[in-house]
This record gives sequence, C-alpha cells and structure tokens, in this order.
Amino acid sequence: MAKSRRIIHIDLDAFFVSVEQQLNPELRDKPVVVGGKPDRRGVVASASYEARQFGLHAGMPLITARRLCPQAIFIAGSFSRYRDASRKFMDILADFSPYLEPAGLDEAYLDATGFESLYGSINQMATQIRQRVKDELGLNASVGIASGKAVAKIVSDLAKPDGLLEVPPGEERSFLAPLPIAQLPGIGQKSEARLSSLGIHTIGQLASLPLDTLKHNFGVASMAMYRHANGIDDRPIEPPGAVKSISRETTYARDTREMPKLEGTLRYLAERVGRDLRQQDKQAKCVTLKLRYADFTTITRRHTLKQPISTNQAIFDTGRQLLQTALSQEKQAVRLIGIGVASLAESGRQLNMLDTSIGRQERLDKAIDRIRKKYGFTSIQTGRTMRLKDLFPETGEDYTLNTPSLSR
Ligand code: TTP
Ligand code: MG
Repeated sequence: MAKSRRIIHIDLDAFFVSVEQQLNPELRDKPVVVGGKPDRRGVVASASYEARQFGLHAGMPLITARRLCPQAIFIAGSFSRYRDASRKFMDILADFSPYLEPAGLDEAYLDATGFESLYGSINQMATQIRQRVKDELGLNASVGIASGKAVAKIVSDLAKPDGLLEVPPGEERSFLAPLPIAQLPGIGQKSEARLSSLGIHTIGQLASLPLDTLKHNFGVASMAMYRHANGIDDRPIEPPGAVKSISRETTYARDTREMPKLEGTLRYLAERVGRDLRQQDKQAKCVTLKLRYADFTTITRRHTLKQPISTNQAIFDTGRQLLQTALSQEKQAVRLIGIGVASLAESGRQLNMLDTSIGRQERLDKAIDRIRKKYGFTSIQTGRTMRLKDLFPETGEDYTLNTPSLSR
C-alpha cells in the first residue's frame, strides 16, 4: 500500500466577526453578528461563538437572530477588510507548503506529506501555523489532519473552535463511523433526508451500504459519497493559477445573420479576450469560436495556429475565419456568439520580436490596454466595434453585454 498522505485543512474561526473583533477590542468576547442591522432584511454571515450559544448561525435571518439574542451586537462588516485578512492568512500558509489550495477566503488545504522531518511532526507543523496566524493576525484557526481532503475537513470542523485534531493513517474509517451523515462534505439536506429514509444515519452505516444501492439512489454522486464515507480520498491538492483558457460570449436580443453585426461583436469580444491574455503575459496557440443558433443548437469550432499569438487582430482574424466557415454551413440566425483562446503559454517575448510587425502590433495593443484601463473600454474604438453602438447600450465605460459577468 502507498504511504499515507498528510493533508492539513485549516479554517479560521468565525472569520468575519473575528476580523472585526481584532480591529475593535470592544467587540471581543461578546455575541457579535456580521450581516447588517436586524431591522433590515438579510441573514447572518458570521456569528461569534458567544452568539452561537444562543443558537445563532450563518444563514439565519437577522430578525430571528435578534429575537434569540437581543443583546447581540450587529455590524454590517466590510468585505475589503476580510479580503486583506484573507491575503495575509494565505501568505502565512504559503510559507509552510507550496502545495496550497485555498478553498475560500478563510480556509485552505495543504499537502504536508513528507514534511515531518522539517517540523518534527505534522501535528507540530500545524501548531506552528496556528501560532503564526494568532500572533500576526490575531485570529484563531482550527485544523484537521488526515490522509485526504474530505476527512481533514470533517475533522477541522470537529476541532472548532480553536482546536486541532489528527486522524492517524489507517484509522479514517473507524473515526468517521459514529459521525452523523450530515458531517460528510457534499451531503445536503436532500441527501440527508433520502439516506434517513433508507435507515442510514451515521457515516459508518453509509460506508457499509452496497455501492449498487447508493448508485440506484444517488447516481453519479454515489461514488464520491462511498469513497468519502470509507475515508478514501485521493484528490490532489491543486494550487490555483494555471488558467487554461480565456473566453467571452454574449447573447443577442434579436437573432441575427448580419455580418457587420456579427463581426463587430466578435471583434469586441476578441479585444476583451486579448486584453486578459496580455494582462497575464500569455500567448495562445488555439482560438475557439462558439455559436448558438436560433434553435439552440450550439457549436464550437477551434483552430490551432503554427505560432502562438496575443494580438487582438490575430485573435479576431482567426475567429472571423471560423465564423465564415461555420455560417457557410448553416442557414439559421445566430443567437449567441463567443470567442476564446486556449493552449496558453508564457509569452517569453524575444528581442528580435521587437521590430517585426507582430511586435509593433503587440506594443500598440498594450498601449491601447493602458488607455482603456484609464478611460474605459469604449474610449478607443475600431471601425468594426463602432457599429456595436446600435446593438448594445453603452453604460458608463463599457458596453453592457447580456451576460453580465462577462462584461468585466
Ligand atoms: P465559515 O468558515 O463557514 O464560517 P465562520 O468562519 O464564520 O465560522 P466557523 O468557520 O468558525 O464555523 O465562512 C467563512 C466566512 O464566510 C464567514 O465568516 C462569513 C462568510 N460566510 C457568508 O458570508 N455567508 C455564509 O452563509 C457563510 C457560511 C459564510
Ligand atoms: Mg471559518
């Protein structure tokens, strides 16, 4: 059998509230709720452990929270403070292992396999991490250590508040057995009710169910449930980064086959893709086009280039060729259009590129990127995107795309 991995899951206690308490000592050791004033509609985002003694928890309507605990102090909170604290927290963690996977603002997994010799034990490594978080940020962190992510997360939850728990290798299954099924990550209220109707209440009972019975009731989700219930979880720790593709798409208010409109939109989307690509100092070897026709049939076409590219013109030209080919094979009007780049690589610009026409084009694009950053995306227009004015309302700086998250 392969040697057991050592995975640390770390999660800050009452994160939003603790950040507020750190900044304002008057809030310490009191029932405090971040979420807003209780006279407004809204829910508890974070409750201090003092407030939890009154039954308060995340997701509870603020009105209910005030009824249960009238003496609680309600604050609106400030996301920028939590983001700052989160960054500092992740920086501390990164000092301990490069195998770091943030799982939210206040939690992360670390692969600590083989780090025993550095710290004496993984338990001592985790103790040092918790101490640094306490000393430098004034925040309490709870830690679970196990052979996989799922068990480590369950265990850090059990360790709360301000605790540390480790499940020794080989003891995962027996450790989990007596716990209620709701403790398994991924088991929501629906699955819990379903399992309950099958007479399954503990993780141990779930682990001894035949896989077929689980498959029959839970389909594709059953395999992960089965493995986790048995304490098996070999999912790797995945550090963030390595963006694999960049794309933008939008839907028309009215389906169209008019080439100037389609090409104008494509140009606009290509420029947005290009800007993101250059911002990450990457080049792409592959351009993709996505079209959805009036009857909702969706196609994607891709073209792989001989040389990696990063200019708006090259992305657009490749996309336009794909568009023309696609439309020559289809009579319907277009409902959605999108363009993307994939097969990304570091740009690794060479000196001899500086004076080629592509090099000049790249520098021009970068200059445009800078101006747009300052004055808004629509401050510079090309002939093609000008035509978009009739198509998309211009609000403030940028065109509003019908897919809001994509118009950033
Ligand atoms: P959690 O780690 O789930 O909660 P917590 O840190 O407040 O408490 P603990 O870990 O000790 O149980 O979430 C981290 C932060 O994310 C939390 O402080 C506030 C925010 N959050 C919400 O905004 N809404 C929610 O529904 C939840 C669960 C969290
Ligand atoms: Mg937390």
